[in-house]
Amino acid sequence: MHRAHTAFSLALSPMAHRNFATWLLKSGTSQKLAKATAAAAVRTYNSAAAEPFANGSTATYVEEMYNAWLRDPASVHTSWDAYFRSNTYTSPPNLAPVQANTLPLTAFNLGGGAVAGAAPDSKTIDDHLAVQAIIRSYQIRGHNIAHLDPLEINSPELPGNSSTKTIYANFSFEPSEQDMERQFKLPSTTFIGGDEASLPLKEILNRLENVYCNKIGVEFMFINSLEQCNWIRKHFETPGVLNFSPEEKRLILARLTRATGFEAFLAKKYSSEKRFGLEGCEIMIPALKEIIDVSTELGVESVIMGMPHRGRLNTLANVCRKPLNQIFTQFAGLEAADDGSGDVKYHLGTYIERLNRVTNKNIRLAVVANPSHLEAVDPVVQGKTRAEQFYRGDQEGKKVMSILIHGDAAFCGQGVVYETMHLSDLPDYTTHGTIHVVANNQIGFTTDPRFSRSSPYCTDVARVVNAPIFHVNADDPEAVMHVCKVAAEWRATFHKDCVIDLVGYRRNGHNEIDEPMFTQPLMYQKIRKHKNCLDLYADKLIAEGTVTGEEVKSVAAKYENICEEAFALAKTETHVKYKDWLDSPWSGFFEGKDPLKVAPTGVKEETLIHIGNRFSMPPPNAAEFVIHKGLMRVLAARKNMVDEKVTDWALGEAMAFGSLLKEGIHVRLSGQDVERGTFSHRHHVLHHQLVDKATYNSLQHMYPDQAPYSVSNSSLSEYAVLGFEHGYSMTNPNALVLWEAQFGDFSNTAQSIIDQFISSGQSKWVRQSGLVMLLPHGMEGMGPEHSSCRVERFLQMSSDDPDYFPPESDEFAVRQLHDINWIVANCTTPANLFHILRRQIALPFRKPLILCTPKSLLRHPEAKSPFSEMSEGSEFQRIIPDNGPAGQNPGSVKKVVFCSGRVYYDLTKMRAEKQLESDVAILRVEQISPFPFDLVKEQANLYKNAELVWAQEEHKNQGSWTYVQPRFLTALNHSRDVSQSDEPMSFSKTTTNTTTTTTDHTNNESASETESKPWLSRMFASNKSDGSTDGGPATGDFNAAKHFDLKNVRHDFNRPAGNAAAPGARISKTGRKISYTGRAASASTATGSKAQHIRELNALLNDAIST
Ligand SMILES: Cc1ncc(C[n+]2csc(CCOP(=O)(O)OP(=O)(O)O)c2C)c(N)n1
Ligand SMILES: [Mg+2]
Repeated sequence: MHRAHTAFSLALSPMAHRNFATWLLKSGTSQKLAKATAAAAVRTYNSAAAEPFANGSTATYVEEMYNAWLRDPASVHTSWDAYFRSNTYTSPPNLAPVQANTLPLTAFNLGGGAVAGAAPDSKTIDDHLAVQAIIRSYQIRGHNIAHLDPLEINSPELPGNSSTKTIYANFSFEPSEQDMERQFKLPSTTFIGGDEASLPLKEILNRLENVYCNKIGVEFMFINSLEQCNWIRKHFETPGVLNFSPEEKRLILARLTRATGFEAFLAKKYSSEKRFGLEGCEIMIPALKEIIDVSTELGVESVIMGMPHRGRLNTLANVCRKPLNQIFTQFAGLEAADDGSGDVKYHLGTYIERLNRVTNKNIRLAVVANPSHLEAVDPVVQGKTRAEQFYRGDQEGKKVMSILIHGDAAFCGQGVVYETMHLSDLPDYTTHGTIHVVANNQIGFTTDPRFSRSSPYCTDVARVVNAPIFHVNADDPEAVMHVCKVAAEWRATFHKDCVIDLVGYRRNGHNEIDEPMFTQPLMYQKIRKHKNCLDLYADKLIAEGTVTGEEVKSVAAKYENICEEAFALAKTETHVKYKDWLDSPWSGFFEGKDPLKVAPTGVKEETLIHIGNRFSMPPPNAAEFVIHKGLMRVLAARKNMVDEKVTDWALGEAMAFGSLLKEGIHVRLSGQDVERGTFSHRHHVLHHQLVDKATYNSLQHMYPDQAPYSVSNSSLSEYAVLGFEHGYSMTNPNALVLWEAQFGDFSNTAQSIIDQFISSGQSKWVRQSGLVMLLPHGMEGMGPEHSSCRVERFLQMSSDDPDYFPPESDEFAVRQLHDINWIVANCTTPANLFHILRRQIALPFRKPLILCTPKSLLRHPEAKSPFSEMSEGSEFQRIIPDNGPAGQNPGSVKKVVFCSGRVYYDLTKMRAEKQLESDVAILRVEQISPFPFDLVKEQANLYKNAELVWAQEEHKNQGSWTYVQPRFLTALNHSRDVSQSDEPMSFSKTTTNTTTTTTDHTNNESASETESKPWLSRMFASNKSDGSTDGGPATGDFNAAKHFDLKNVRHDFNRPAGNAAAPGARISKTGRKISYTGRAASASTATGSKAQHIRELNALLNDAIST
């Protein structure tokens, strides 16, 4: 096993070294002793191991002395006696109570000249200190030489290629036979004695060797809590902890048989299919089952798991007990019977409720669907777990827990692991302990650990949160089961993370088709000769008489039969159903709902007044609760607004939250500094100026029977926190979950979550989410950073077809929302913010909302809304029309400026300065995606004679332009000429509004017939030179050679999209077009200096407004 860049050296301080020297450093080469001292050795790369002996965590040694001195001052060396008498030493507050079995040193016949009952001589004391040092060294460093690697591959960087040799080189000593027989008093920091207070040295070394240097390597002495360290010592050191009953052994064997049999069965039936098998680490399946069994026994009812590709199918089959036929069907390449583009089989999630046969308790198991992006699922699982704990009122995580499974390379390589770990103890993000299982096959694709990490172990990241790490040889099933049991008990006791490092190997290549000998020839020569874990364990159990060879065979045959039956059943299936693979079913949410009916979002005025008043009130005990004077002014200003029945941004947001809370909708807002708000506008949490941690959150006190409101400043991570909130939002549709970026541009560090989960979760995994991303956005002369949330990137991922005008009907808006993957909006009024947030819940389905939010508008005097725009009868406005002189007399308007976001206020100001209110209309596109084709058409028709422009402050290659341009054209012309080979944006079946024919798009002709054909086949099949079409080959039968005829390929396929002015542009029926005004294209998001910004802004405003 690779424990990278290891070099052993003596770790003891000079003082400790002297203690060793006086007694231990004698000649000889006893294997046992050499190993014992190995535990005192340390790798220079291990920070904990490099601690000076009497410092930090080694202080327990001094405590031991102190305890002894308290009981009997004469029992310690005179120098210690003098030291303790001087009162310089203070015992730590968490000093462990002295163990029941500890006795004063004087009680022992210590040999070496000491007489029982008499004060021991200094040699005796030194000898005892040396033994204590050895015990401690085993505890700290035993894992360095434990037999963790089933392949026994030593790191080539170890001098002499063997840790033992290295140790021999550094220490040549051996106590005499007589010394080995001497009794030594055991300190309170070891449990190896069981009921014994002292043991002969020989036995001490034996036991330590077994506990710390055998098949388990425990890394825990870096943990700051003495209580936790003692707990771990007890669970590994107590004699007999590794004894298993015959029944337990048979259960392990049966589980291992299934895990191994499953992979073998797949290998037999689908030999050329990738499945990312678990061979070499099959023990992971019994390991997970053991964790679940013990946790269930301890009260857990629901386990949420996140895992990568490796062993995923096996986990679904043998841990979750997902019906085998459903798994086998995934190999058949069948069409889906339901919505969703689907995903490869080793990414799909699942959710199962079943009886745990071992504990006889019901349990829910979910495996969260995960993308290929390794570890990206970690925070999602944590968010989902937290949400489930929240909805169950499980405040301590006793009922719901998460298990995260990792690959060794990914665990140390992916930064999101660290980011997720750092959520583990935060009050609003903790899941009260996660068990991490690393399927450590000592390789990542084709890369050896020595080239993929700089830390000794792949698990070192866990040390940052004081998580104990249990390394274990995956070829020793009983050692693995013990470690799993301890991990589950640890989690139930301390509610903190821990890690199980299952050190195995990978029997095949990265997948079953890969050739591993290309890159790891020596490792694979060893693997080829290595017996699998099941055979090794079966041999052991047969040899010790626990099972017979016949029994072993019959268990295997029985499981193979089960597989065969399921295989036969799978063959009868004609379709796969993605709904079978949902990880977060929302039972009852969709049933009985009209999928196109949106509940009203306006609320009674009295509700607005009530919320407004509460939100502007200091705490009820205001006299005692000292609020900052500046905040008193903020509250007073809020109160004024309520009295005047207007709202600013913060109040509008609070109205949305408050009214949803009133309706029983849980609201959770999370992100960096969200409590106050980055721009100091929100102030949801008021802080007592004189009392630490005394806070008041008025939104939690709106109504006595309201839903809970949670607002929490997060750790400074976008990737993990956004993933977490996405996971949270998956759990319950009746909650408004919002994540706010500090500035919109920071969201790109969470790009994997955006790309792999938020934009595509529904089409891949039939999973909906109503998550809101609040992204501060606006070019305000603050330089290239902090300006843009890169709205163009979100828009590029929107799945509405630029060339398709959906059929107009009363349900136009909701149908569009239903069909799209997410909503992108940039609101300019608090009222619209209020409505769009409430609409997230009013919709009969859930869609993520990407909301550009303002900065300067938070305090802009015009960016206010009257209550009337939020009260009953009002609703979200996808486009805000011009209600001024231009709007009242549209026929004489010369120019219509369409825009989105805060630039609207600059445009109106410029228009007023130029006194063009009657000549220029300014329209705000508030919902950018799905594009409001119907309203754009309506407004354009209203201003029949006007020139149309799109004005944006973002650069031309950024902002909304590239998204809106082709859609404007479709809306304006309400028709288009289109070649038959044009394709819809998305091939997901959720995009039911696609069309591919030459017909006018105003009719609602479904493309159901052509939709199911591969787009390439349609493209080539439809364009024969003689003008005929052959309809294309049947799905799945596409023959590129037959159809790939260059003569038939349309050469203008990559033409500039939809710009009527550009050469090759589409011919429109009406000929109306829209042109661009704004900044030129740029590589950067904003201009660097304020002066340049103002110059550019003025130019664009002039350009936009001039007629
Ligand atoms: C973020 C990310 N980068 C790269 C990959 C490509 N990739 C897939 S598996 C793999 C190796 C993973 O090694 P390890 O974590 O040890 O898991 P193993 O396959 O060995 O079980 C890589 C690099 C990926 N899936 N995700
Ligand atoms: Mg690996």
